Amino acid sequence: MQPHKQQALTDFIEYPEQQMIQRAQSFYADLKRRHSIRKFSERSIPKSIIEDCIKTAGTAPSGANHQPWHFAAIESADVKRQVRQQAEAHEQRFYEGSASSEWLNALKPLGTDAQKPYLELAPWLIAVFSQKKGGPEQGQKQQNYYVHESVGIATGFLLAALHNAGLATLTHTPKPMSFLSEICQRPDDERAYMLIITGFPADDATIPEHALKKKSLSDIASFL
Ligand code: IYR
Repeated sequence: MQPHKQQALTDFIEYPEQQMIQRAQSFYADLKRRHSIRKFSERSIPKSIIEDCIKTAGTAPSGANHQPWHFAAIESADVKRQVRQQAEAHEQRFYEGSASSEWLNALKPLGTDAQKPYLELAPWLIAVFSQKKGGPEQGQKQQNYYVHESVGIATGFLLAALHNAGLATLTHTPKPMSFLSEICQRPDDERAYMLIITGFPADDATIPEHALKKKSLSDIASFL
Protein backbone atom coordinates (compact mmCIF):
# COMPACT_ATOMS: atom_id res chain seq x y z
CA MET A 1 0.00 0.00 0.00
CA GLN A 2 1.12 3.51 -0.84
CA PRO A 3 1.31 5.72 2.25
CA HIS A 4 -1.43 8.34 2.15
CA LYS A 5 0.43 11.31 3.47
CA GLN A 6 -1.67 13.98 5.15
CA GLN A 7 -1.11 17.66 5.87
CA ALA A 8 -2.66 19.88 8.50
CA LEU A 9 -5.61 21.96 7.26
CA THR A 10 -4.19 25.44 7.66
CA ASP A 11 -6.17 27.57 5.21
CA PHE A 12 -9.73 26.91 6.41
CA ILE A 13 -11.24 30.16 7.69
CA GLU A 14 -13.88 30.07 10.40
CA TYR A 15 -16.02 33.20 10.34
CA PRO A 16 -18.17 34.45 13.23
CA GLU A 17 -21.79 33.35 12.66
CA GLN A 18 -23.02 36.85 11.79
CA GLN A 19 -20.34 37.10 9.16
CA MET A 20 -21.29 33.66 7.79
CA ILE A 21 -24.90 34.78 7.38
CA GLN A 22 -23.79 37.97 5.71
CA ARG A 23 -21.37 36.16 3.37
CA ALA A 24 -24.00 33.57 2.37
CA GLN A 25 -26.44 36.36 1.52
CA SER A 26 -23.99 38.54 -0.34
CA PHE A 27 -22.62 35.62 -2.40
CA TYR A 28 -26.19 34.75 -3.38
CA ALA A 29 -26.89 38.37 -4.31
CA ASP A 30 -23.71 38.48 -6.35
CA LEU A 31 -24.20 35.21 -8.27
CA LYS A 32 -27.81 36.16 -8.88
CA ARG A 33 -26.43 38.98 -11.02
CA ARG A 34 -24.78 36.50 -13.39
CA HIS A 35 -26.85 36.37 -16.54
CA SER A 36 -26.29 34.60 -19.82
CA ILE A 37 -26.13 37.34 -22.42
CA ARG A 38 -25.87 37.06 -26.19
CA LYS A 39 -24.56 40.49 -27.15
CA PHE A 40 -20.93 41.07 -26.31
CA SER A 41 -18.71 44.13 -26.69
CA GLU A 42 -15.46 43.80 -28.64
CA ARG A 43 -13.49 45.35 -25.76
CA SER A 44 -10.43 43.29 -24.98
CA ILE A 45 -9.78 41.57 -21.66
CA PRO A 46 -6.27 40.97 -20.29
CA LYS A 47 -5.12 37.37 -20.66
CA SER A 48 -3.98 37.27 -17.01
CA ILE A 49 -7.62 37.59 -15.86
CA ILE A 50 -8.62 34.61 -17.99
CA GLU A 51 -5.59 32.67 -16.71
CA ASP A 52 -6.51 33.30 -13.08
CA CYS A 53 -10.13 32.29 -13.69
CA ILE A 54 -8.96 29.04 -15.31
CA LYS A 55 -6.66 28.47 -12.33
CA THR A 56 -9.74 28.84 -10.11
CA ALA A 57 -11.57 26.24 -12.22
CA GLY A 58 -8.56 23.97 -11.78
CA THR A 59 -9.07 23.95 -8.00
CA ALA A 60 -12.39 22.09 -8.39
CA PRO A 61 -12.74 18.69 -6.73
CA SER A 62 -12.53 15.76 -9.16
CA GLY A 63 -12.65 11.98 -9.21
CA ALA A 64 -9.44 10.69 -7.57
CA ASN A 65 -8.10 14.23 -8.06
CA HIS A 66 -7.33 13.38 -11.69
CA GLN A 67 -8.50 16.84 -12.82
CA PRO A 68 -9.95 15.46 -16.08
CA TRP A 69 -10.28 18.78 -17.89
CA HIS A 70 -8.62 21.02 -20.42
CA PHE A 71 -9.50 24.64 -21.09
CA ALA A 72 -8.67 26.01 -24.54
CA ALA A 73 -8.80 29.81 -24.23
CA ILE A 74 -9.31 31.32 -27.66
CA GLU A 75 -8.38 34.93 -28.35
CA SER A 76 -7.23 34.60 -31.96
CA ALA A 77 -9.62 36.30 -34.40
CA ASP A 78 -8.89 33.60 -36.95
CA VAL A 79 -9.72 30.74 -34.56
CA LYS A 80 -12.86 32.53 -33.34
CA ARG A 81 -13.96 32.93 -36.97
CA GLN A 82 -13.57 29.17 -37.52
CA VAL A 83 -15.58 28.44 -34.35
CA ARG A 84 -18.36 30.79 -35.42
CA GLN A 85 -18.49 29.44 -38.94
CA GLN A 86 -18.75 25.80 -37.82
CA ALA A 87 -21.07 26.47 -34.88
CA GLU A 88 -23.47 28.44 -37.08
CA ALA A 89 -23.48 25.70 -39.72
CA HIS A 90 -24.43 23.13 -37.05
CA GLU A 91 -26.95 25.44 -35.41
CA GLN A 92 -28.56 26.08 -38.80
CA ARG A 93 -29.25 22.35 -39.14
CA PHE A 94 -30.44 22.22 -35.52
CA TYR A 95 -32.95 25.07 -35.88
CA GLU A 96 -34.05 24.02 -39.35
CA GLY A 97 -34.78 20.38 -38.74
CA SER A 98 -32.63 18.23 -36.50
CA ALA A 99 -34.08 19.58 -33.21
CA SER A 100 -37.41 18.19 -32.01
CA SER A 101 -40.35 20.60 -32.01
CA GLU A 102 -40.55 20.15 -28.24
CA TRP A 103 -36.95 21.36 -27.94
CA LEU A 104 -37.50 24.30 -30.29
CA ASN A 105 -40.62 25.27 -28.33
CA ALA A 106 -38.65 25.18 -25.06
CA LEU A 107 -36.13 27.59 -26.60
CA LYS A 108 -38.70 30.05 -27.97
CA PRO A 109 -38.84 32.22 -24.82
CA LEU A 110 -35.07 32.66 -25.01
CA GLY A 111 -35.22 34.00 -28.56
CA THR A 112 -32.11 32.10 -29.67
CA ASP A 113 -31.40 31.32 -33.31
CA ALA A 114 -28.58 30.04 -35.50
CA GLN A 115 -26.81 33.39 -35.69
CA LYS A 116 -23.90 33.55 -33.24
CA PRO A 117 -21.98 36.80 -33.96
CA TYR A 118 -20.74 36.84 -30.36
CA LEU A 119 -18.51 33.89 -31.20
CA GLU A 120 -16.37 36.34 -33.17
CA LEU A 121 -17.02 39.56 -31.28
CA ALA A 122 -16.39 38.49 -27.68
CA PRO A 123 -12.74 38.81 -26.68
CA TRP A 124 -12.44 35.26 -25.33
CA LEU A 125 -14.02 31.88 -25.98
CA ILE A 126 -13.08 29.14 -23.55
CA ALA A 127 -13.64 25.63 -24.89
CA VAL A 128 -13.87 23.13 -22.03
CA PHE A 129 -12.80 19.55 -22.76
CA SER A 130 -13.27 16.42 -20.65
CA GLN A 131 -10.66 13.68 -20.50
CA LYS A 132 -11.62 10.01 -20.27
CA LYS A 133 -7.99 9.10 -19.68
CA GLY A 134 -5.47 10.94 -17.56
CA GLY A 135 -4.28 10.92 -13.99
CA PRO A 136 -3.12 13.20 -11.21
CA GLU A 137 -0.05 14.16 -13.25
CA GLN A 138 -0.04 15.77 -16.69
CA GLY A 139 0.49 13.30 -19.53
CA GLN A 140 -0.71 10.16 -17.72
CA LYS A 141 -3.16 7.80 -19.43
CA GLN A 142 -4.91 6.09 -16.51
CA GLN A 143 -8.67 5.70 -16.24
CA ASN A 144 -10.46 8.86 -15.06
CA TYR A 145 -13.53 8.71 -12.80
CA TYR A 146 -16.71 10.79 -12.51
CA VAL A 147 -15.52 12.80 -15.48
CA HIS A 148 -18.82 14.54 -16.22
CA GLU A 149 -19.39 15.45 -12.60
CA SER A 150 -15.82 16.73 -12.22
CA VAL A 151 -15.84 18.82 -15.39
CA GLY A 152 -19.29 20.18 -14.52
CA ILE A 153 -18.04 21.39 -11.16
CA ALA A 154 -14.91 22.94 -12.71
CA THR A 155 -17.04 24.68 -15.33
CA GLY A 156 -19.24 26.07 -12.56
CA PHE A 157 -16.17 27.36 -10.75
CA LEU A 158 -15.01 28.96 -14.02
CA LEU A 159 -18.34 30.73 -14.57
CA ALA A 160 -18.33 32.01 -10.98
CA ALA A 161 -14.70 33.14 -11.27
CA LEU A 162 -15.33 35.01 -14.53
CA HIS A 163 -18.39 36.67 -13.03
CA ASN A 164 -16.44 37.56 -9.90
CA ALA A 165 -13.75 39.17 -12.07
CA GLY A 166 -16.40 41.42 -13.63
CA LEU A 167 -16.98 39.55 -16.86
CA ALA A 168 -20.22 38.51 -18.51
CA THR A 169 -20.56 34.90 -19.64
CA LEU A 170 -22.60 32.68 -21.91
CA THR A 171 -22.55 28.90 -21.91
CA HIS A 172 -22.87 27.48 -25.39
CA THR A 173 -23.31 23.84 -26.32
CA PRO A 174 -23.40 23.59 -30.10
CA LYS A 175 -24.69 20.22 -31.21
CA PRO A 176 -22.59 18.34 -32.20
CA MET A 177 -19.57 19.91 -30.55
CA SER A 178 -16.83 17.71 -31.98
CA PHE A 179 -15.63 20.44 -34.36
CA LEU A 180 -14.12 22.17 -31.33
CA SER A 181 -11.71 19.28 -30.83
CA GLU A 182 -10.37 19.76 -34.35
CA ILE A 183 -10.16 23.54 -34.19
CA CYS A 184 -8.46 23.43 -30.78
CA GLN A 185 -6.29 20.47 -31.85
CA ARG A 186 -7.26 18.32 -28.89
CA PRO A 187 -6.45 14.60 -28.74
CA ASP A 188 -8.98 11.86 -29.58
CA ASP A 189 -9.52 10.79 -25.97
CA GLU A 190 -10.88 14.25 -25.06
CA ARG A 191 -14.46 15.36 -25.64
CA ALA A 192 -15.67 18.94 -26.07
CA TYR A 193 -17.85 19.62 -23.03
CA MET A 194 -18.93 23.23 -23.33
CA LEU A 195 -17.98 26.54 -24.88
CA ILE A 196 -17.94 29.58 -22.63
CA ILE A 197 -18.11 33.01 -24.19
CA THR A 198 -16.80 35.80 -22.00
CA GLY A 199 -16.15 39.53 -22.14
CA PHE A 200 -17.99 42.77 -21.48
CA PRO A 201 -21.66 43.00 -22.42
CA ALA A 202 -22.53 45.20 -25.39
CA ASP A 203 -24.29 48.45 -24.45
CA ASP A 204 -27.55 47.04 -25.79
CA ALA A 205 -27.21 43.59 -24.17
CA THR A 206 -30.48 42.17 -22.83
CA ILE A 207 -31.63 39.23 -20.71
CA PRO A 208 -34.65 37.16 -21.77
CA GLU A 209 -37.34 37.55 -19.09
CA HIS A 210 -37.76 33.78 -19.22
CA ALA A 211 -34.22 33.36 -17.87
CA LEU A 212 -34.96 35.51 -14.83
CA LYS A 213 -37.66 33.21 -13.50
CA LYS A 214 -35.85 31.11 -10.92
CA LYS A 215 -37.55 28.35 -8.96
CA SER A 216 -38.14 29.12 -5.29
CA LEU A 217 -36.16 27.55 -2.49
CA SER A 218 -39.07 25.26 -1.66
CA ASP A 219 -39.18 24.16 -5.30
CA ILE A 220 -35.53 23.24 -5.44
CA ALA A 221 -34.79 22.07 -1.90
CA SER A 222 -36.16 19.90 0.84
CA PHE A 223 -34.91 19.90 4.41
CA LEU A 224 -35.15 16.63 6.30
N1 IYR B 1 -27.27 25.30 -28.99
C1 IYR B 1 -28.35 26.10 -29.53
C2 IYR B 1 -29.66 25.77 -28.89
C3 IYR B 1 -29.81 26.03 -27.45
C4 IYR B 1 -30.10 24.95 -26.64
C5 IYR B 1 -30.34 25.15 -25.31
I1 IYR B 1 -30.89 23.56 -24.17
C6 IYR B 1 -30.29 26.44 -24.75
O1 IYR B 1 -30.53 26.63 -23.40
C7 IYR B 1 -30.02 27.52 -25.58
C8 IYR B 1 -29.77 27.30 -26.94
C9 IYR B 1 -28.01 27.59 -29.43
O2 IYR B 1 -27.05 27.96 -28.77
O3 IYR B 1 -28.70 28.39 -30.05
